[in-house]
Amino acid sequence: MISALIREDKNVISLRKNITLRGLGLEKTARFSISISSDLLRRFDNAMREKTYINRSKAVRDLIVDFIVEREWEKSERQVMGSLTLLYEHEARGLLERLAEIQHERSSNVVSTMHVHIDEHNCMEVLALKGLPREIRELADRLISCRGVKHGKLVMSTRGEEIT
Ligand code: NI
Repeated sequence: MISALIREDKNVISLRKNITLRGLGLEKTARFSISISSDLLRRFDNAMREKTYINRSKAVRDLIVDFIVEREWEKSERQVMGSLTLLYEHEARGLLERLAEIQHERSSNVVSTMHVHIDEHNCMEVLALKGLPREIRELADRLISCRGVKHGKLVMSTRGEEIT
């Protein structure tokens, strides 16, 4: 478990990490600092408030946990689930064909797709994906990097078996 204590020092964020030693009830504390521009820190504080965080400790702690979970997800050898949202202009030359070609090639990883016609030009596609993390990540990267895709985001999830 990580809890972060942050001391405001102009643009230096100091963090204290508490590690509970199992069975002993002792806490080992490690400290580290992050130097970022004051502008970035101001924007972080604004974003944090918008997300209704009361202090930086919890906000930074959640970012750290999210980062660790993502890395563990990517290294896992288990079957996982993911959802990919793509936003694109359907008139982009060859884009629809390319997106369909990639999805057909990897049909074992694509469970379902939903297509939304947003307006005259823009479409949104949401893909439910399954497979090994590296397969899903690679498939998502290939689709997102197609010319004409304006935005793409993969949400990594699990099959839920280990979550109680
Ligand atoms: Ni459309």
